[in-house]
Amino acid sequence: ALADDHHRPQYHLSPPANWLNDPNGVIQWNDEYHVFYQYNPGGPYHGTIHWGHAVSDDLVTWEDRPVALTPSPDGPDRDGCWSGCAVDVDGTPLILYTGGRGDLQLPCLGTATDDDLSVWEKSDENPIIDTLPEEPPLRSTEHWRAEFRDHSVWQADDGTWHHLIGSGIEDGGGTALLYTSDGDELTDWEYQGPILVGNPERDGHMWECPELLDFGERQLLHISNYEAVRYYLGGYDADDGAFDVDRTGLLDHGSFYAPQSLRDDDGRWLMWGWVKPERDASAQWDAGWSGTLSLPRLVDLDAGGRLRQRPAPELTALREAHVHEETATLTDEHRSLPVTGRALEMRAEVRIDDADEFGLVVRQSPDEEEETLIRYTRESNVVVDRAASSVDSRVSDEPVSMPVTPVDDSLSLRLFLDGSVLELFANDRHCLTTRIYPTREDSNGVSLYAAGGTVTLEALDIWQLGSAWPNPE
Ligand code: DQQ
Repeated sequence: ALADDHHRPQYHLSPPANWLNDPNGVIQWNDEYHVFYQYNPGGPYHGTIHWGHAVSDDLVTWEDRPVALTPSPDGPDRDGCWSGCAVDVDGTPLILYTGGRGDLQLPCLGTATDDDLSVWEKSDENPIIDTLPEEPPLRSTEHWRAEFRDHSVWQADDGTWHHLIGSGIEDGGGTALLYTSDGDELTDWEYQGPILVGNPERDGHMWECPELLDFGERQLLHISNYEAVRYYLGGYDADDGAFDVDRTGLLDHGSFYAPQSLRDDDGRWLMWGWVKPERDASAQWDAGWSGTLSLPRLVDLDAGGRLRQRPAPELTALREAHVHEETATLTDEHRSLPVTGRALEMRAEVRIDDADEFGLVVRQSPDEEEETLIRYTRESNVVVDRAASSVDSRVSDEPVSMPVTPVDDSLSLRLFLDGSVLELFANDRHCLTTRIYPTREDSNGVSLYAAGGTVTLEALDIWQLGSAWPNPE
């Protein structure tokens, strides 16, 4: 049963069962956070996609709501209601999403009919954009006449609405196409052109789920290119419809994909991503569910204008029993910690003195047959070593790694473990989200080690974490 499934997260937002992919239409509305998501109620596979829905008033505990958007048998979204955004137009919540029909991807609009955002009336004018831009020539595939999907909409300072759609240029790079509109109906859009075209070798041929976040002086554009989520930090010129890149990088080094963000009533940018499964289809069928959302991340810029990513501070409310270890020096040793569990937060401040590496070990069985190593190496890499994470051959055992930049020689590592989900934040900047699927009931130990010399552990805290679903039916 799902309730006994120790791979299922307890404090990450997941649907009651079946398939989830991208977060959609995230919006704060009447003091509640609404998160919709790509959902197949028919099973744990990407089939006919609906919008699932969950609501929270604190970003910590969630309530499931009925499916909010269903394909209309005769509509332009007949084969699926794909990714899109929600936008507050003068007190009316609207959604823009991609309808799939045959070999077409069709922009569609819906209007909320109630304050719970549970029923959306689809516009009679759908699809609201019915001709494809001629220039540049858009990428097509065996299945799709043109790649033309996913929506991000915001209002510029002069009142004009700006709208990005993900695409790619035939024989070229991925791109985000800009449309603008003067009217508040969001039905009439004028095509402006690409705001940016990526380098196809590095940035992919097709950009899904482009989104622009405004940080005042600077803007962040992120795109999902099938492999990873790349961000571009720079300046968006609303008059020219062009994005000038200062810096680029990856939002996450693991299986975090197609994120979407909202700006809440306090002006904070909060972001959720899809945490992809990393086991094969048969294992997903057996489990009866697949996919979860990441924790909400607070995304902003530091004083030096660099990107920061931190777990939303509200999440500290999940903390229960706590273990604190005093400052310690470890030399070539392995130490078990007086904690077990699969819903944990760990925080370590580490300095590698002359060691080769420092490691945290989670989901460790007493005989170490199963264990997952989070290795922080002298080369300033953090590697999640999954070689022994699971004895099940249907799950990925590839290592996942990210480069990190210690500050004053010290690295702050925050780790969230939740069933099969592992989310790492290093120095409030670098993120790595991945999956592990230990099979044994007793794979729940925690330990740490220093190898090849001495490590200074400046702080170590571990909390057991509670549940996002305090009142399950
Ligand atoms: N997922 C959606 C698309 C989007 C992709 C379909 C990204 O709209 O491009 O479920 O994961």
